[in-house]
Parts: sequence; structure tokens; C-alpha cells
Amino acid sequence: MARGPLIVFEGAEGVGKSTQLRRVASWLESGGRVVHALREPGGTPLGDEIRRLLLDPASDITPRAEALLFVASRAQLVETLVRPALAAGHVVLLDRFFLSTYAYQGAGRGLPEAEVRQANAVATGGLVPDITLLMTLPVREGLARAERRGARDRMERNADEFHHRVSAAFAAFAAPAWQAAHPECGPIVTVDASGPEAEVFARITNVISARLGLS
Ligand code: Z5A
Repeated sequence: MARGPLIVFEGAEGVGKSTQLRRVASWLESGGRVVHALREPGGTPLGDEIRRLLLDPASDITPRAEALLFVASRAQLVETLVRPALAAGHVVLLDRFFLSTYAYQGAGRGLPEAEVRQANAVATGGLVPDITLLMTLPVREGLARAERRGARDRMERNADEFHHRVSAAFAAFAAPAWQAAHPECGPIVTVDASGPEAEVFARITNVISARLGLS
């Protein structure tokens, strides 16, 4: 059986990844596909516990420990859920994956890229996404969308400067030269996340249909 596609949704705070992932899941399911909608950190009992620690504003976590916790959650998710689902020919939609570690722990926290990359390789065992949809929106707009959702978690409480560094890093990942130098990331396609949900959804389904032949 052919391996199913792994589609990753990425982007800075509040760009609308979770909203669009839910819509894409329904769209693909209505086309008769089996879809697993997963998120990072979390998605497994161990990952959910790690998520609670990472997002709790009361947690005192150093940047290196933070990176390793995200990566540990990823290792558990990839081995227990993502790989089996792909092997069964199912579609896996993932709300954040390792580009987030490159952006938040690399650019945001300032950890060396080589170390982040190595740790991630341990977690994924070389699994490469078929496509990463990198949703883009001005930082202020994304933070305002996220704020409307409620209380801010430990990551969201970082200074504006941190979020700007993360957003700039995501923008840099879209460049062809960066992608060529990082083959572990697979193809990264930017999607304008501004405007009404339905318009963003149309942009995303166009990319998925054109690049993966799904509908
Ligand atoms: N993190 C990390 O540091 N390192 C890693 O390796 C990984 C993650 C994997 C996870 O938080 C945090 O962990 C995250 C990155 C970090 N922190 N930060 N900062 P999470 O899982 O709780 O949440 P998130 O992934 O950060 O989600 P988000 O960015 O906050 O939101 P989103 O999924 O992009 O957006 P949304 O929930 O779909 O929408 C946000 C709001 O906007 C909501 O009220 C929607 O109804 C509204 N919305 C959505 N679309 C639209 C449009 N088109 N117009 C207007 N309003 C809209």
C-alpha cells in the first residue's frame, strides 16, 4: 500500500492553523479519505503531559530543556501515531511540526541551529513532510487573533520581540535557498492567512490539490 501524505500546518501565533486544519480534515473526509488530525506538542498521553508542562505559565524551563521537551513529544507522536497512520495509507494533518522548533527554539530562544536540527532528527527518524503549508500574517494581527481566544499560555507570554524573531524566521524558511539547504523539511509553501476563513481555506485547498493531487 502507498504511504499516505503528511501535511503540516505551520506559522506564527494566531495565524489560523487549527481553524484551517479542521476545515481541511472535513473536506478530505467528505472525499472518502481517512484523516488523522494531530497537533504538537501533544497528541499522545505522554505528549499531552509534556504539553501541559510546556504551556503552564508557572513552569520554569530553560531553553535547552524546552527544546528537548518539544522534541520528546514529537518522538512519541511520530512513532506511535504518525508512522502507523501513513503506513496504512491514511492522510495525516499535523498542527505544527519541526519548523516550529527551528523557529521558536532556534530563532526565538537563540539555540544553535545545528543542535536543534540534530535533536529533531532523533525524534523524526528522518520522516519528511510531503508539504508544509506555512501560513503568513503580520505578527500584530496574529497575536490579536490569538488574544481574542482567551488567557495567554507560557509561550504566548514571551515578549513581542520574541514573536517578531519567530515570525522573521518562518519567513526566511520560505526562501528557495533555505529549503535547498534543509531537505529534511520537504517542500514549504507559503499561504496568505489574511482575510476571511473561507478565502484562506480556498487558498489552502488549491495548494493541496495542485501539489498532492488530493480533493
Ligand atoms: N512550539 C514551540 O515553541 N516549539 C515547537 O517545536 C512546537 C511548538 C511544536 C503551542 O501552542 C505553542 O508551542 C506555540 C508554539 C510552541 N506557542 N506559541 N507562542 P498551541 O498548540 O496552544 O497553539 P498554537 O499552535 O500556537 O496555535 P495558535 O498559533 O495560537 O493559533 P492558530 O492555530 O494559528 O489559530 P486558530 O486557533 O485557528 O485561530 C486563532 C483565533 O483566530 C481563533 O479565535 C479563530 O477563530 C480566529 N481566526 C482563525 N482564522 C481567522 C480568520 N481568517 N480571520 C479572523 N479570525 C480568524
